[in-house]
Amino acid sequence: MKWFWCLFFAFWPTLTVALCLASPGLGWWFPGEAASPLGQRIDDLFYLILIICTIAFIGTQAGLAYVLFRGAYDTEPEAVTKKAWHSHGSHELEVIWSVIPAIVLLFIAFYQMDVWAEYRVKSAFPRDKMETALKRVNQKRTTKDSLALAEVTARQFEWLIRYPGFNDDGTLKPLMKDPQPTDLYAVNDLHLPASAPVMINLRTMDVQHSFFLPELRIKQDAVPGLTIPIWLEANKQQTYQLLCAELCGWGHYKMKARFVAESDENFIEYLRQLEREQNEDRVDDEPEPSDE
Ligand SMILES: [Cu+2]
Repeated sequence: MKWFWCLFFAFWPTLTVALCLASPGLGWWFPGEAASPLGQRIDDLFYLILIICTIAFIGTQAGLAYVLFRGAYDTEPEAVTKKAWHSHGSHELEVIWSVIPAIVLLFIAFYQMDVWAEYRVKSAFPRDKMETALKRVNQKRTTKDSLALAEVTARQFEWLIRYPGFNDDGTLKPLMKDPQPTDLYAVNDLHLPASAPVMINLRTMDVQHSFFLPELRIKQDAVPGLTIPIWLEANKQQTYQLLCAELCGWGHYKMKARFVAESDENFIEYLRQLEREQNEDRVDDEPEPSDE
């Protein structure tokens, strides 16, 4: 019987590790390669932590299997009267398995700090590169104006996107905090230039939602009352999924949108198209000639 329990507890971790190893090939892993430089760094962190956890997991499970084997006596009738091997607490062991995890956790905490800063601390954002990207799309802004190219407002159950409109001279206006008459709107369709860090302001109109670009490894909660800046950089001109990662109500599943990373020219052309659609009054400029 002791062999049974020993093998039983050895089987599950073996199955877990085997499944994890097979998962990428079966498509049960990440939704493709990280599609942004920051996403790649987040993946690297994930794999580092996964390796540490795997070593700890295999180590503890092997320890468990060994103790079960070493501690149990056979339960055959002639051996059943023997007492199981029994040990009491060990001070040295307690210290070892407290100190080693503490060191590992501290290492992870310090090691990931600059990735976290780049992702979420405003002063570490790649500001210069963002300004260059804004110049490329010909946006006229002062240093005080927002770096964001769009405002994304989550609400039950869609993403409302607000872009700045155009000046009379054809340049793009900066995105203002409050809606402007010239602003351009879209729903569930976020367009931004690719291959450059760009910023959006995230808000929510009602409950808490979560802005999630799985391929870019970007996830940020939208919190009522806050405007949260997020920067992102898509490696390629491509269409990505935009999802809500917070169960926000009965229509949560409807918040599946798309994020189109495209060239600067296509981005401007897209805004021009929104402008044309919004200004369309469906009245012909030239009235039909009357018979009179
Ligand atoms: Cu939602």
